[in-house]
Amino acid sequence: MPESDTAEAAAMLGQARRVVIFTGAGMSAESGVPTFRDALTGLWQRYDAHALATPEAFRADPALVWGWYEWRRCVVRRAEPHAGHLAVAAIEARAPHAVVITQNVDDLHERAGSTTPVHLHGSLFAPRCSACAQPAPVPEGGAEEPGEGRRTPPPRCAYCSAPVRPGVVWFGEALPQPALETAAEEAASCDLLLTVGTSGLVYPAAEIPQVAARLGATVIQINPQPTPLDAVADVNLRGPAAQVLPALVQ
Ligand code: BJW
Ligand code: ZN
Repeated sequence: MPESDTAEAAAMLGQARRVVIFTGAGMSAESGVPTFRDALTGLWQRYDAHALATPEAFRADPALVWGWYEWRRCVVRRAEPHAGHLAVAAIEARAPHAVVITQNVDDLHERAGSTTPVHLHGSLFAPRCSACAQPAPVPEGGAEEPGEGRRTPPPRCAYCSAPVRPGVVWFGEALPQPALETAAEEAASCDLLLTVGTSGLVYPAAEIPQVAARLGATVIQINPQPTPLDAVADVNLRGPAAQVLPALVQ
């Protein structure tokens, strides 16, 4: 990655008044949270998305799906935010207006000090009833760690006793309307969008950087690999989030 690109990106960021930081699974990779589509380590290399991340999968085998998300929550609880998460919080604090819009279901932005990141794909820490949608308690991370392949029957809703489901957005489900609206408005009104660690393959989230670019914002991408968003980015910084982001706020 040429140093001049980093310097150019840092200068653009320093001048921007309205900033969107749009993040995907690569943002958390260096904290030890696996991505979905990376060639060797992505979750979808080892697990079948249709059998785990769809409403049909939950109806067919709630214990398989709940157990898998218990394991995922446990991985995130053990993870810590890295220097890139801290740099994102610093950008947010420094810019006149900035917002983090994340596809991630972890809480690493919050733990690094970002204020109210917008979660487009929900959260591992917001289970709700599968029938009446009432929020349900997050199960304690007990002494016994949920193993990777362990089936666990979901708890029952305190109001209607239907199974509690993970509070994430599965394939074929609508994104939370307030989050999507905020993201679309911020993308349409920002003057700089920083996209970090996303393959840009999952819609409608992948439209967010495209909307910003179409309406004239500068787009800076941080990703070690090429993505379809290369085409809309003004600057492509090909490196890992934990290294590149801190260099932008030095
Ligand atoms: C690093 C790094 C480092 C590595 N530093 N970088 C238009 C066209 C085609 C299909 C569709 C379309 N519109 C809708 C669809 C269908 C579908 C979809 O998009 N499918 C495509 C995959 C083909 N979309 C949906 O179903 C969505 N819903 C919907 O459209 O509903 C319509 C509707 C309306 C009204 C009523 C009812 C329905 C919902 C999508 C939900 C996505 N859910 C998941 C799972 C969440 C729960 C969970 O965690 O289990 O969300 S899938 C998964 O992908 C997860 C992620 O948020 C999402 C995006 O992935 P992300 O973050 O980009 O990660 P990766 O792994 O793909 O990429 C990681 C990147 O990081 C890579 O580029 C690496 O190089 C990079 N990286 N290390 C920086 N250190
Ligand atoms: Zn209920």
